[in-house]
Amino acid sequence: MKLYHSANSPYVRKVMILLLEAGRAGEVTLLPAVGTPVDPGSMPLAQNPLGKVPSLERDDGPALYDSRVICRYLDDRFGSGLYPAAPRLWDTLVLEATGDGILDAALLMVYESCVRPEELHHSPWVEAQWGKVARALDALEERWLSHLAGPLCMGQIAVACALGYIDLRHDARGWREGRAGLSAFAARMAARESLKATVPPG
Ligand SMILES: N[C@@H](CCC(=O)N[C@@H](CS)C(=O)NCC(=O)O)C(=O)O
Repeated sequence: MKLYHSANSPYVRKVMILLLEAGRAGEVTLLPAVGTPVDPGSMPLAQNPLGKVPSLERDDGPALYDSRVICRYLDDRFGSGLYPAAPRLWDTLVLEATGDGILDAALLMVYESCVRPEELHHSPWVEAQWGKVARALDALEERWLSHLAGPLCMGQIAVACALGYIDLRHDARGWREGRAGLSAFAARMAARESLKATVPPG
C-alpha cells in the first residue's frame, strides 16, 4: 500500500498511529505530499479529487480517503480492534468525529493566518472556529473522561492527535487551563511509542 503523507498533518498522524499500534507500518510506503487549498502542489489529486492527505493506494480496490475511512479499512484489514463492537462503537465513532472536528476548526484557523492574504483576515471568524474547539474540549472534559480511560480505540487516537495539533499550532491559547482530566489523558497518550514516533516536526 502507498500512503500520501505529510509529517505535520494530524489526520495522517491518526493513520500512522494505527499502523504502529497494529505493528504493520512496514506494509505501507510513505509518499510525501505538500499543498494547500489554494495550491495543490504535490497533493494526490488523481487518488483523491479533494486533493488532501491522507490518501491510501491499496492493492484490493480504488484509493481510499479520508482518515476515518482509511483507519476503518486498515483496522478491518489488520484486525487491530481499534473500533470495538457496538454499542461501544457508537461512542468511539462520536469521539473520533469530535477529534476530527476539533482538527477541522483548528486547521481552518491556520489556513486563515497562513494561506489567506492578511487584508482578508477576519478575526470574528477565527474566534468562532476557536469557539468550536473550546466547546469540544469542554465536552471531552465533562463527559468523556471515562471512555478516554478505557481500552485504546480510534476515538482516543483522534482526540490525542487533535490535542497534539493544538499544542503545535495554538499553544498560546492555553487549552490545558481548567481541563485537568483531558491534560492527564494527553500526557498518558503522549507516552505511547506510537505517539512518540509521530510527533509533528513543525
Ligand atoms: N477530513 C479529512 C481532512 C484531511 C485534511 O484536511 N488534510 C489537510 C492536511 S492536514 C490537507 O490535505 N489540506 C489540503 C487541502 O485542504 O487542500 C481527513 O480526515 O482525512
